[in-house]
Amino acid sequence: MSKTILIFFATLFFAPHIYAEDGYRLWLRYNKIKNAQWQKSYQDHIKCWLVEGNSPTLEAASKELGMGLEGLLDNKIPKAKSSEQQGILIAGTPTGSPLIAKMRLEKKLEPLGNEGFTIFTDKTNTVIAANSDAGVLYGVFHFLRLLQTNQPIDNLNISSSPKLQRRILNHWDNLDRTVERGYAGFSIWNWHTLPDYLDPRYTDYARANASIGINGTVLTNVNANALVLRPDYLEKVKALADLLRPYNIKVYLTARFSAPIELGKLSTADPLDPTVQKWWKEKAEEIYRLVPDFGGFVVKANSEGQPGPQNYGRSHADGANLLADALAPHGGIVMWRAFVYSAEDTTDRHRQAYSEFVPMDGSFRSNVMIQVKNGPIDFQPREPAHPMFGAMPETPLMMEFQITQEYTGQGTHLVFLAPMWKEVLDFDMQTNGVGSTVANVLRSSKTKNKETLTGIAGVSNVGNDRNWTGYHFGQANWYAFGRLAWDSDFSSEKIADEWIRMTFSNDEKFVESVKKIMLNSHEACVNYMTPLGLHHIMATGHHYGPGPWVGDLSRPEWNPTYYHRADSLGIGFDRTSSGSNAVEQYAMPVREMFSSRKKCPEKYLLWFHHVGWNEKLASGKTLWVELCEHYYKGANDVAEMRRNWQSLKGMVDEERFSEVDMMLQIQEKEAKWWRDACLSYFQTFSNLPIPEGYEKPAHTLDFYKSLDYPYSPGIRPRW
Ligand code: BDP
Repeated sequence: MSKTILIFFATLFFAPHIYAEDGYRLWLRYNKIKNAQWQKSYQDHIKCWLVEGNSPTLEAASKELGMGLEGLLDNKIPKAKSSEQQGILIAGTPTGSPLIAKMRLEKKLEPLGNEGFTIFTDKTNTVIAANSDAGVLYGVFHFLRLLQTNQPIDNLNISSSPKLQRRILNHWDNLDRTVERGYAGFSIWNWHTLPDYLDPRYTDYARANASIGINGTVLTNVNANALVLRPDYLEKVKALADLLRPYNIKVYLTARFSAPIELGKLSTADPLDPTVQKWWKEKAEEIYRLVPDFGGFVVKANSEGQPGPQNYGRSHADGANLLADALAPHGGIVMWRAFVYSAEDTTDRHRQAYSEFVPMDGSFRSNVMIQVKNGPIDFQPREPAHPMFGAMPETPLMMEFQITQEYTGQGTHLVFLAPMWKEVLDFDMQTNGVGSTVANVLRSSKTKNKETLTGIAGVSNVGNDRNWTGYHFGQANWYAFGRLAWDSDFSSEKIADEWIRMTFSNDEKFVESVKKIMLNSHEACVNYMTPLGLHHIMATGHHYGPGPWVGDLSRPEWNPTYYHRADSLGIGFDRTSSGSNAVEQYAMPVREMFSSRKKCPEKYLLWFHHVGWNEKLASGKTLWVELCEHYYKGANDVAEMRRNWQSLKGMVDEERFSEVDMMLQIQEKEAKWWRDACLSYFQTFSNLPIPEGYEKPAHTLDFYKSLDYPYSPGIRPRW
C-alpha cells in the first residue's frame, strides 16, 4: 500500500476521535445546520457581516460571529468591506459604528441600559445594536442562538436586557485546585502556571459565560484563604481579570476576615480598629492598581468556623461596612453572605439568618449586598423561599443558588435545576401585598440611599474535566443559571429547549423527549430523596446518598434526625406556633398558609408540620402511603428517564449517548437506594407495611446503614 493510501486510511480511522463529541464545546458547538430550508433562509438573509467599531469586546464579538457563521452555514459569508451593502448583518453601537449611528436608534436603545441589545430587520439588513460593546457581544451571542436553534430571522424585532445587574458565578475553588463540592475535576484556575501561561480554556470559559450573560466571577472558595490577597497571587488574579475583561466579566475574590492578622501580621481583625481599617484600605488600593475594574469581595463570616466580626463582639454590619469602606472609592461592592447558623444558638436553624440580619436592615453601606441562599436551610432539593426575601427593604439582597449538585446527586444524577430555581423566584412572599415575588424583590432591591443594586450568584459546577461539568447534563444547569440570571421570566421549558438544540440536536423528536426527561428530573429527585418537605437527610459530610438515621453528630443541626423528627406518632418538623414558630418570619398571608396544616402545600408539608403516620392528606390516603408512593414514583421516574433516553439511540453521537446512559444507570440504581434506605428506616417508626404492589426494599436497614460512600471528590476513603 502506498504511503498516501496509508495516510488516507489512518485519517479516516482517527478522524472521529479528533472531532469527538466530548462536551468541551458546550452549547457553542456551531456544527453545520442540517436542515436545508434553514440553511437556505439564513444564507439568503446574510450576504455579508460586520461588527463595526474598535475595542477588545467588539473584537471578541467579531471573532465569535465569524466562527459561528462559518461553523453553522454551508457557504462562507464574507466580512463586509464597507458597511453600506445590501443584506448585511451589522453589529455595533451608535458611538462605534457609523452605520448604526445613522439609524438614529436612541429611542430603541434608551430602555436597554448598558448591557441590553436589540436585533431587528431593517429592509434587507439585520442589525444588532446596543448602547455598549458588552451589549453588542450579548446581541451577537443571541443572534447565533437564533441560528443554532433554527429560528426564523427574516423579520426580527427583539429587545432584551438583563433584569439584574450582577450575574455572578461563585467558584468554591481552593488555591491547591481542589474544589469544595466540585464534581468535575480540579479547579480550572491553574495558580501554578498563572500569570504567564493563559490556558485557552479560560477564554472558552469566558465565551460560555458571555453567551448567557454572566458578568462576574468569584475565583475563590467562600471558605477563604487569605493568601489570594498576597501580591504574587494578585498578579495571577490580574492575568485572569485582563483575559476575562473583553467578555464583560469582572473578577471578584473571597475575603477572609482574618486576613489582616494572617497576611498583615496585625494582632487583630477587629473591624473598628483603625489599623485594621487602614490595612483593608491599602489592600483595596493594591488590588485596584492591578485590576482597575475589580468587582469586590464575597465574605462568609462567623459561619461554620469562619472568622468574622463577632469574634470581636461586632456585628455583621460592622464587618461588611469595614470592607465596603475600603472598596467604595474604587466602585467595588461587598457581597456579605447570610448563611449563618451557630452551634451555640439552640433555636431552629431555619430562624437564625433572619434573626441575625433583619434587625440590621438599613445599617449597611450602600455598596453592600446581602447574599441569601434560596432557602433557609442549605440548598436542599426543595426548600421554601428564604424568609429574608422581602424582609429587608433598605438592604439590597442578592440570590445565591447552588449550580453544583451537592445535594441533588452530585456528579452522577441528571437533575435539571431550572424548575427548582423558578419555584423560588416566582414565589410570592406577599411582603408588600400580592406581587412581591422573590424575583421582584431581587429586581427592586435598593440601598438605604435608594440606589439600585441588584444581583444573583450561582455556586459554579465547572471544573477541569474535559466536558467542564463532569456530567453532560450538568452543563444545562450552568446554562440555565445564566439565562435565569438574565431574565427569570424565561420558562424552564424555553431554557431546556434552547440548551438541547444547541448542545445536541434540533431534531424535534429528540428535543421533545429530552425536554421531558429534563423537566421531570427535579421532581423525580425530590421524590426519591426528600419528598413532602423532608430535608437534610443526606449522609454525613459528603452528602451523597441517604443517611436519615444519623443522629450522633456533635452539633444538633448537623443531624438528619434534627430535621425529620420521625417518631412513633409521625414525621416532620413542627415550625408552627406549637413548634419552633419559624413560620412567623413570613409575611402574613404566607405565614398563615404555611402554618395551616390544611393550606400548607404538600410539597412543604413536613418542612412545617409534624404529621401523624395515619393522617389523611388531600388525596385521602394516609401520610405513610403518600410517603411511600412519592419515593416509588421518584425511583420509577428515573427508570423512565433512562428508557426514554435509550429510545433516542442513534439520534445523537455515540459518545455522549453512552456516557449519559451510563450515568442514568447509576441514577436508577441510586434512586432505588435512596427509596429503600429511607423507607426501611422510616418504617421503624411508622410500623406500617410498604403498600401492596410495590417491590420491597432489596436489603435490610442494617445493610443500608453499613454503606459508606467514600468516592466523591474530596472524601478520603476510610479503612
Ligand atoms: C454547605 C456546604 C459547605 C459550604 C457551605 C456554604 O456543604 O461546603 O461551605 O454550604 O455555603 O452547603 O458556606
